[in-house]
Amino acid sequence: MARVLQNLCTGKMGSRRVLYIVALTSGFWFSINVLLLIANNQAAVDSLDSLSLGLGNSRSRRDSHFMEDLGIKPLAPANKNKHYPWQEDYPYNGKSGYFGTLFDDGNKLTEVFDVSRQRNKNPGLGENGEAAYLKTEDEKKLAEKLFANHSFNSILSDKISLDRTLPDVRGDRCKQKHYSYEKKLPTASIVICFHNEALSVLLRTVHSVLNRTPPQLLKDIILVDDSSLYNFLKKPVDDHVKTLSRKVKVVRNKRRQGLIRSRLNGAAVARGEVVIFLDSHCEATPGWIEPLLARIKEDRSNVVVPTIEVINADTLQYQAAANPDQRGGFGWDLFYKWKPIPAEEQQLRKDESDFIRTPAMAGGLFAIHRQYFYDIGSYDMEMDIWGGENLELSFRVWMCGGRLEIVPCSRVGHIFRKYTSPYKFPDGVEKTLAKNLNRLAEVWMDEFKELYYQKRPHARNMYYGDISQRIALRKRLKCKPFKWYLDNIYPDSQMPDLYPPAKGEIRNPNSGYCLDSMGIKDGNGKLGLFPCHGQGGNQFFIFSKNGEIIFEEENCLDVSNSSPGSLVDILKCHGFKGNQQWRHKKSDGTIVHVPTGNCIDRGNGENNDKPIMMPCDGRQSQEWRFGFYNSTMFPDK
Ligand SMILES: [Mn+2]
Repeated sequence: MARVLQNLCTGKMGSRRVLYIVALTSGFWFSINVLLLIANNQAAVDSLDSLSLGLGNSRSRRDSHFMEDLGIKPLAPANKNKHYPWQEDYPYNGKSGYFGTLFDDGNKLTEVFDVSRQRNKNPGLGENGEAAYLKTEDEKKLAEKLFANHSFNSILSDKISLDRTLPDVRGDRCKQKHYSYEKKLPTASIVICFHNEALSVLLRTVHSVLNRTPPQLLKDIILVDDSSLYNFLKKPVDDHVKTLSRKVKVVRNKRRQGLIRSRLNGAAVARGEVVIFLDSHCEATPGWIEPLLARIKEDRSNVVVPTIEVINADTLQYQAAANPDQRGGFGWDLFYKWKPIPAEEQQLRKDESDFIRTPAMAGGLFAIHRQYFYDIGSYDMEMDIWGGENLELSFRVWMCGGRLEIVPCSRVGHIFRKYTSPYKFPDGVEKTLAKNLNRLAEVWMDEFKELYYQKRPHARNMYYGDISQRIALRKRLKCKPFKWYLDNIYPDSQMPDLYPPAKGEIRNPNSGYCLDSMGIKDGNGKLGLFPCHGQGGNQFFIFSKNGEIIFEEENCLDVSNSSPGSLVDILKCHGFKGNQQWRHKKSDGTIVHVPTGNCIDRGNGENNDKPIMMPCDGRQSQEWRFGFYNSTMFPDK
């Protein structure tokens, strides 16, 4: 474990490798949820790095992606008389403060708004989003020492101008489209929650918004300090934002509230028609806000997510993505993951600038009509700190009549932390995550919550509090069943059979060892063995009706070699039986590979971290027991 962490810290390996390493700690699966979460972030790095444009030149104008044919209608228009929970107004006086020089510069507001060049008093390192490096050995040593505080290079960030310039990374089509947006767009409030954030990174987030948001569209920026411990995040922040604009307000939580309640505190102060939530380590690029607001103006039940790009944690380089060909989904552990856009969905798009319907969002950055946000129940206030709230809102938006979309023309950079989150979960990660995810499953997932509990068996009996208000909300909004969501919005969910012949761990009773995927997927390694830990995760398999042994919905055990001693591959399920077909006999516990007739054998000696294929001979190392059997398909004998 120490070795693993050390490797992660040195950061010399690719993020894909990090995923392996994290997955290899299968036995510690339960206790390193945070690392897994970060690995998911790294997966986002991967997917964004390797994006390529997979679009045909389909010019057909099919309106079905507006979902009229699915019977989704927006909620009633916002009640104009409803009193928004906002605070005292700070009218923009047009003279002093951040925007004072703007109009004097004669900027044409029809052009893409970006005053970073004019505001940039200390241009230098990292300009135009380029990679930057520390110069002296002392600086580098200090940076290394402090890296763990934030899990990105905060010392380097301190040396880069808060107003650094960024490239205009939108595609050509998006640049053209910019001039087609209506002049009168809804105003926006930007809500940025932070907890122990690096000061320069936080302020650069604010500066990038001020520098690249047309003033008439920016109502306010609300900074929510979730009870940070550092003094430099108190008065220095207050003093600094006073020099910027009266539009920037700071709200401070007296006690640690977590992301969810912090965002609600921020939204309560916001006065814009639209609320845009940003993480506290972002940079907005030219033209970022108009496409979000325009889409919400079309229909206030559109909830939109910008294309999130990578700001490198070591060099702070802005790493622009190609056109996105991924959207958001999740596995049955209820962790967000990137998924390819299904072909049918791609065909609905007019060109690469058209929005992408997405079943789920990562959660850090999105824009929502403020009144709509409250109308559909804002957030589940009983969820603690962080985790699960992104899917909760995603499910709720889709099931209760809204839409969730990625807007390719809006590009916002985000520092993906390198190996671990510096945040503390006061009640511990497992308890917090289980509570949040159980609430998510219990309120929204109907009978499919079983898939989640199968995946995280330890969560089944954990405390999740009172959900009656959220159930009542679901009734009041007349939300559709989760089955509808799976069928219509997330048909690529690779939903496993709810009632397969057998499932759970696959244990060799004599040794107490279980088959363990080691987190390996799709041809990147061999099936492993690990002491049974009873936590699901990498030791959770499904024996399907077709005789496949499935790991994580889409990966199958596969053997292509009939010689004794061969190892077992983990490959994408192809559904054609063949090398992926197995037979399990409950009487003797054998798992027979149908094409070769060999049995899975625990083996012994040098290969005992990996099971091998051997001729079946009834020895104890060939006896395997699934965690659960479906008694009609495997009657007890
Ligand atoms: Mn973040």
